Amino acid sequence: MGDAFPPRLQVLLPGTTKDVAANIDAAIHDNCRSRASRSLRGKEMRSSPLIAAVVLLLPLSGCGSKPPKSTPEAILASARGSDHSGTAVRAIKLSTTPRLTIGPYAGRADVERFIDRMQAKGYPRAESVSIFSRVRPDNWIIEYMDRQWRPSSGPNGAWTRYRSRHITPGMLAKGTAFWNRHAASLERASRQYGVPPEYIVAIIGIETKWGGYMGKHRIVDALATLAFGYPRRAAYFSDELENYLVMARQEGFDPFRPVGSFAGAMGYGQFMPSSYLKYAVDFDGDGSRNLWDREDAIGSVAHYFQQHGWKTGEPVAVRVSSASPGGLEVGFKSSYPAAQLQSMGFRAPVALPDGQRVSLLQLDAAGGYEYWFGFDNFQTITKYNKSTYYAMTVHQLAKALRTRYGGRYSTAPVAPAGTRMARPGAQTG
Ligand SMILES: [Ca+2]
Repeated sequence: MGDAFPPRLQVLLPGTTKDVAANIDAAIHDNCRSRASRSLRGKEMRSSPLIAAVVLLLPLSGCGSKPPKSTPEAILASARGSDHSGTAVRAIKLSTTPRLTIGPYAGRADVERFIDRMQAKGYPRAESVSIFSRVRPDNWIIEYMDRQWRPSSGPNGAWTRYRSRHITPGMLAKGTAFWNRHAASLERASRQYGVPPEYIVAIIGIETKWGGYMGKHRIVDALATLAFGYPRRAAYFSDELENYLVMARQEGFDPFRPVGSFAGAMGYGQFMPSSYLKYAVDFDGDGSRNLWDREDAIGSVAHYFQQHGWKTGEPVAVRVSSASPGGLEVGFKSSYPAAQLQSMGFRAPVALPDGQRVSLLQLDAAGGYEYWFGFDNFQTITKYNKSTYYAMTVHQLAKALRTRYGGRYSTAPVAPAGTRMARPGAQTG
């Protein structure tokens, strides 16, 4: 994964229940319906008949005929002991202040602190204890994260290998099929949010192979594993775990049901819980924001890009002639006047406007480094995954899909007034 592990978002949801309540509508209600049949089974149910019985009641209280109308007041009331949250909480309240005494996280001070923190925000302690008694850490995830983090020492052709895994004839065929099948939704999302369809298709392709693989890790296990077992990113994943549990409670679904990536990302677009809360949209109009629905995913990815500054009609990246960067920092975080880089020998094949700033991207290609200028839209793609290689792969897959799809769809939402640089022809690659 290039130069970084994938914190999909830096923007974290404000932590108050009020904010959360304001942001969610009836989201995973239909998830609840579609997955209800799979129900609760498996080895976690054998760990404690009492816990199993209690937890079994949770989804039943949340998966009724209508989504629950949770409000911050209702959640706080339930924390104080009213019966808003239903039978499950009442059953556990029979004991005194519940403590986490079973499961792999029993006796862990950091987990107790997290439970305290959730309680302070109105999340019932009994519910947290019930959940954490069943959460299972996954050591494979920690090992995988460590492997990803190790920087590779180039040049050794890492970019060429990375690219070849993601841009293949099979991927182009599948992406074109997805585009054909969802052309109307893609066109509507493109018009509404100003993001070309090929970038929406490319993101969903790279994230999940258009739904072919959306991950098999239980989200709650993955997030807890990283929140309590991976100190380097513990703060980020603790926040995501909080967002996830609040989301599950408010939307009335069993937090043990959804599965996704080892990092807790969900659905076709692999949204983290915070992205779900802030950027998911109900694009098919059925009343819920469902990350496992293709149409909702298409709208949500486009909305995400729009909210992260996509500039309609502007280029993404352009390959420049190679030169020596000297001691300059390279990568998507760098920013220089294009004129300065051009004077060093990084020549763009097109004229760039005066004052244009770009990032200098260095790709470790077989046969030598490639250099590119990245524009603002390249930055937007990195908001999805903070990696130069990731964003460049999205860009190149998008371009290849556009070429393959040909003129069957006319992109080009009208560029808004004030567009600084309408030069889509400047893109290469
Ligand atoms: Ca929907």
